Amino acid sequence: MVKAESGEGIGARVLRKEDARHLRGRGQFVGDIRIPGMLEVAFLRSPVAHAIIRERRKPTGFESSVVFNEDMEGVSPITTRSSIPGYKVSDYPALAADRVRFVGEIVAMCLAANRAAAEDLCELVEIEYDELDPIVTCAAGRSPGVKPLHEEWADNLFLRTSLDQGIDDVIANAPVVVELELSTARQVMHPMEGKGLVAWWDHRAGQLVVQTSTQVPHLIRIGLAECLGIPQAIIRVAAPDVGGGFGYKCMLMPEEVAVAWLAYTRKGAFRWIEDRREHLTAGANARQHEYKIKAYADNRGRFLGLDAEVAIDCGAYSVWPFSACLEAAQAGGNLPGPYDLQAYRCSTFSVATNKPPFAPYRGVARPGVCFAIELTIDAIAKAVGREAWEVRLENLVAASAMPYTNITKKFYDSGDYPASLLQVKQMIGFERIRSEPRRDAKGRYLGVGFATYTEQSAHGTKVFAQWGLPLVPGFDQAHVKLTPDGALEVKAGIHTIGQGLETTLAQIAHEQTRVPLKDIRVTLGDTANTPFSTGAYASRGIVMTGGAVSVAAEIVAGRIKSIAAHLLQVRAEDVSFRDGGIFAGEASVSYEDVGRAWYMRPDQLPDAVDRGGLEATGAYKPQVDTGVFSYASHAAYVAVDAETGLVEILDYAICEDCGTMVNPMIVDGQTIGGAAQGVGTALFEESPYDDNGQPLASTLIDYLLPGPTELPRFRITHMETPSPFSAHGLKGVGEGGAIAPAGALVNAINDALTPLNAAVREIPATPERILAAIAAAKPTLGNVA
Ligand code: MCN
Ligand code: SMO
Repeated sequence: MVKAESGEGIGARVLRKEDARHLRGRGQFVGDIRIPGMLEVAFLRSPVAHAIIRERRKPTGFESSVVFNEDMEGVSPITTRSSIPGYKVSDYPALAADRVRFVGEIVAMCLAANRAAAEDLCELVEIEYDELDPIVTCAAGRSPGVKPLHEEWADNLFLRTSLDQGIDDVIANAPVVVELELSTARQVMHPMEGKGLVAWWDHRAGQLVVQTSTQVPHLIRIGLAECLGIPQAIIRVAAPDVGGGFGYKCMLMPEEVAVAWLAYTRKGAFRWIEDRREHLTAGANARQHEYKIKAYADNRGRFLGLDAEVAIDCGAYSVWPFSACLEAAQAGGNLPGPYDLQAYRCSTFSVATNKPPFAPYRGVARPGVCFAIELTIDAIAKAVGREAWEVRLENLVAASAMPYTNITKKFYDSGDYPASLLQVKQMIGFERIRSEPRRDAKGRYLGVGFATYTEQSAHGTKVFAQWGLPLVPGFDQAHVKLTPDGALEVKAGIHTIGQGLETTLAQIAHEQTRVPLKDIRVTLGDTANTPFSTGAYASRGIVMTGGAVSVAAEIVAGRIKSIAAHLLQVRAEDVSFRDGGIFAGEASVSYEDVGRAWYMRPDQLPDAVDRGGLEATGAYKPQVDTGVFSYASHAAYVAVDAETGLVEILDYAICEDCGTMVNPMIVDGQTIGGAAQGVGTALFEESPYDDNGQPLASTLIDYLLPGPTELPRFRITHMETPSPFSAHGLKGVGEGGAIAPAGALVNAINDALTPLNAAVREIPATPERILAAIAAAKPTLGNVA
């Protein structure tokens, strides 16, 4: 394990700087911001899934307090282009124009002194709809002759892709063939704090100021400028404290365009805060995939080929800038997972449906593809009569093969995937479990399941360019400055959304400069005073911005040393950082001495001292544009009650490797938080729609989030294989925890159900689905149970 030499740098388990305010309730979220004269906004949303708007009327006397699409003259819809051939553009207006395409789409914006009054005003607005047939399933959306959701489209797909890496020979000759149909439910992301923003006109700066709960402030400025048709220079986007994002807050939202437009055109202050019902029914969704898989293997279970079709229920519009097709791109590219696969064919269908649009959500497609490939491995193991872990081991990319370019051109930079699997096998006590009875004292069936994945993190320029997206990340930047009193300021355009960058970026700055952590202040996410970053998504923060901080801090450290050397009258090479000061032998100066000398007494410095000053901007991207690959294995041990369908997670083991860890405590927290969301995906969370396109889960009574009583105590061990291709060997970890639980848990459930010959193929694996799987298996059962 990489040790922090000073106890505060890379590798140190220090407490999070941001927690001092959060634990005291002193955070500053959108809900805490008050601007004099500020009005609150409520949105009137469509109660129907698909309709032409025939007429709309404002209540008399409230003409200027109610806004319709036609009032927002000159504002462009949110439009996400992609250069991928065949991709279709959907115009997504902030306020619906002549049509609505999902329940929850905004049809009017109402303003009042407080939210309750604004909601009352919504009730007085009259909208007449001519309802159209909704498209509610992938099957319906793909059926021949279906009327496309966007009238000008030739069919109803945002995109269809196909990739064929030569599988025909395999199909003809493979001794073992396994076929599976799998599906994952539609999910809502549920950060603790919903979306929200305050926008106002700053008369002194001559700027539209937008304080929005976002992961990507610099992107939101670009997006707002495009939609509003105004220069970026008159927009300032800053993110206050953000209470979780998970991908939900990395896109430009219609509400942001609408509220920013209000502030810009009316030169006043306006706020909207999403409530939980809006989040559940109208906020962007994620995860809903359908898989048809044919896997080919030899008699030992060694993969010979994989033939897959993935359909994604993308909702009605493409989000900006990641589009409705990011999910398909990630699914097709990541389905082979950590396995050595030589023949692969995959088609993806990004289907438009009358549901809220699809956005990235922690793991982006990989929780789905991991579930799919991991169930496939277990099915192969069953077919060849071996233990699933053995078949995994047979197929995992070996450490000796690293770096390894896989069949979809992913460059696995480093690591030992088989070792992580063997580690969790040991942790979960596999041999003991197999030596014990398959049922516990209560008669419940016991099972153990595994899943291994790779987490592409900090993927950059080439990857996003390949996806044809309008916005391709390049270098991230950070600014580091020693202040006159010897403290350090770090500024970066990325944002911290709960994942801890305020602390870990400070640790990296400390690593280079040795300025005590308490004297390092990190400012993030404000276009007015931080350098450009595309933001916090794709588990890129620590690699990209961390790298940029490292570059800038190294430059500043060099200049600190040269000024200190002058003050100490030695050569710069003879100066070193130690114990919070700068030493040459036993003589020392403080950081404050250096700061004071440069800023306040330059008359005492010779011209030879580095003129660059005590601040620098660093720019960074790793040596590989395809990102650096973290990975992990998860093992779950479960008990399944065949009478009630209830699952209890008895034990859960994780062995993860994200390269050099900056803060192992934060890495643990990230892994636990992600895995908790993964348990939700596996067992609980689902946002179903009825045949009319009505959302059926509109409260947290209907939409089940796992709480402490449903979650196991995740036991985590780490491996630490530094990436050869990134600064300090860092790899990202923010999404990983969420990727594997569905695969590991459902494999464990199916292992438990083996004596009943039953297998679950849909998640969440609710009691109902488990009982249905058992019932479906009964006819072939005989009296095995
Ligand atoms: N870290 C570390 N050592 C490493 C890798 C990461 O100490 N080798 C730390 C980082 O310093 C950072 C955290 O772990 O504090 C996550 O870093 P990283 O993987 O770089 O991810 P990002 O900073 O880019 O954050 C975004 C990522 C994503 S994409 C989602 S989704 C997600 C996640 O982080 N959303 C989160 N974790 C979240 N955690 C919380 N609490 N809230 C969210 O919304
Ligand atoms: S879903 Mo994370 O914001 O890439």
